[in-house]
Amino acid sequence: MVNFSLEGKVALVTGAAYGIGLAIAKALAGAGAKIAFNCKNPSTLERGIQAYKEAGIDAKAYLCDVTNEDDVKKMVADIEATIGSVDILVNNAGIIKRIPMHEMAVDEFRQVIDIDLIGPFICSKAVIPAMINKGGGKIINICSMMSELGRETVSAYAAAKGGLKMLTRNIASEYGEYNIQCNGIGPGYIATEQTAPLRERQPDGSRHPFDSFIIAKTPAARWGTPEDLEGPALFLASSASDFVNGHILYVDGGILGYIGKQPK
Ligand code: NAP
Ligand code: GCO
Repeated sequence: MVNFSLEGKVALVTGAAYGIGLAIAKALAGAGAKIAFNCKNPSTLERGIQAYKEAGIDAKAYLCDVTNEDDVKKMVADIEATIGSVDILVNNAGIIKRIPMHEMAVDEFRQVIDIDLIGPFICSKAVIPAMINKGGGKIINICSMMSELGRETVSAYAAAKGGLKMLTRNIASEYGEYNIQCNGIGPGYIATEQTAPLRERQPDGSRHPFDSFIIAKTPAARWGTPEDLEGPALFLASSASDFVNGHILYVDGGILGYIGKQPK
């Protein structure tokens, strides 16, 4: 019998006050997991606490920057001391900076790498020892279309998400023998605050050119929603995926397999 239950499990979803992280956390809670989440801005934390309360989820909330190893260690230790050691880690926290590479400052490039790649390294390193002691665990890294494809102005983000794909495979390789499965989810273009600038209506009320471009590049002919990621996340967080390791599950409406609709 395939088991999608997360009863008795503890899940940490990073950057999950809103957006994709919140949707994934809700899905894991719906399957019985206890939830902890973090973000880096106090205002976001309050927003997240309210969102979980409205969803009837008793989530533990942490103000924690995923690039700060000491803070991450303290957060993981507090989770273990209060609700149990982390069984499921979703490395969701991330930023993007859309700047032509030749105009991008090194510090801007470094900030994206720090949060989107080094953050998942820090958080994974913090939870793996207890997962080994416990006999296993699940790590899910939120990758991207840019784990496979490039595009103008997102050099740092693509480098980070490409690296996150390989970090996923390396964690899977190094810790598979301890019954730790590490996989990735590669969302397509999802309607969240992060992509809002790409969907802004034009002054004449028409679609943003990039919005139209994505619709033409997506067989599903729509942007994804955070809710589209709930089922894939639950699959990779549950024992239903115990023999899936080092895999990037693309949830993209078919973008990666499609040449794109011919312009009319
Ligand atoms: P979002 O709406 O911008 O939310 C990002 C979240 O990450 C926020 O809660 C933010 O918290 C948190 N965060 C950022 N930097 C952090 C840090 N240093 N420490 C802790 N938390 C931090 O993004 P989203 O669209 O939901 O995307 C979530 C993840 O999916 C990201 O990794 C993104 O790259 C990836 N993704 C998104 C799409 C898409 O189309 N939307 C597609 C593929 C992949 P604060 O508000 O406190 O900064
Ligand atoms: C962009 C978008 C994308 C999405 C996502 C696609 O500017 O191209 O923000 O990068 O966020 O990563 O999978």
